[in-house]
Amino acid sequence: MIAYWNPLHAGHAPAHEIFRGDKVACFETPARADFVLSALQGAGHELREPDQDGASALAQIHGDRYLDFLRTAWSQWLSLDPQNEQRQPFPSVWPVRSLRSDIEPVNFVARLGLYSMDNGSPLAHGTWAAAREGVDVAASAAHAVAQGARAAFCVSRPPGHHAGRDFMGGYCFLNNAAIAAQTLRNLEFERVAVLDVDYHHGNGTQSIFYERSDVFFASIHGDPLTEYPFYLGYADETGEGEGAGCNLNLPLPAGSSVAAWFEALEIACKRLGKWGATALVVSLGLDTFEGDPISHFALTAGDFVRLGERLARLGLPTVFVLEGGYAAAELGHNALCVVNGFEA
Ligand code: Q9C
Ligand code: ZN
Repeated sequence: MIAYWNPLHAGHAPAHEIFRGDKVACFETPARADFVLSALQGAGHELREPDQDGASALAQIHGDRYLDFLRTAWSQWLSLDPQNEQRQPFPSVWPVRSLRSDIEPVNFVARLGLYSMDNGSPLAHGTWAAAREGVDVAASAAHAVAQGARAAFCVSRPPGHHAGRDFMGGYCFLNNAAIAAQTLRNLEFERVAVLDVDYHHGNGTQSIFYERSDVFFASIHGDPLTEYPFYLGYADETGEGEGAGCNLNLPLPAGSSVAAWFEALEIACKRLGKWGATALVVSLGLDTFEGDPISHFALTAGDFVRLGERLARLGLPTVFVLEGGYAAAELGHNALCVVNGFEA
């Protein structure tokens, strides 16, 4: 399988995140992508640098104000205090119900809150460059399948599926899967499905396409009553307006069995087929793995082979986009298992 990789990913390397009130080492690390790259390369897959500019899809998926903020966020942070190079900004105030989100405060931390859903998406010096390069990775993979490749794999970070039109969240800044889907739409594909198998609901992707009838979003994830992102991902969210009926959430309780997970996968696959998808984007989170440190499903490497096999049976041109997966040392092998199953 062709694998597009992000040569700038390691510039996004924040040191800490907030976890239950403590400052802990980030779970979402550069090593994650390095493990996936070496596993794919070791198995003989072709690695390519991005060869397309995703600028037009980027402007269709994200808002200008948010993009302007993100592009300049690190320099704004430094301009507050040169010592901030050694510090990470965290939001501390958010425009929830009754507060105005149409105003951009001058205060940097207030604007960071305006453009964030949580305090769990730490920014670093190279965040914009890495995330922006990820857009080109996603666009390149979509172009490759439009030109006839059976599938393409995006090895990029930061991940994207929690990022909405105008906000970051859950380690995500720009929505790579949405960029891939939009790029496929801009090429020859009329009906694009996004299947999100990350442990966490892809709230950003869902919200971006919620009122559209040309992109179907389906997600299998930990029940948001107990699992991040908590405020979206319920079964009664089925799409709105033009998009009515084009959204499928299959939440499963934390601790659900592998059998239950594959039953949900079967439901999602049947539905995408029935809907008439002509291309597929897989938001491939591998945090459903039994050894994941922050998630509570129990898939094994063998189950990832089975996932790849089932996806291949859809018979669609497919773009894989790496999302979560925090058992870093096993991440490369698990990603390779999906690819092997797909190509079996
Ligand atoms: N700090 C993705 O998998 N926080 N994002 C959980 C650990 C949010 C995960 C608690 C997890 C977001 C792309
Ligand atoms: Zn996740």
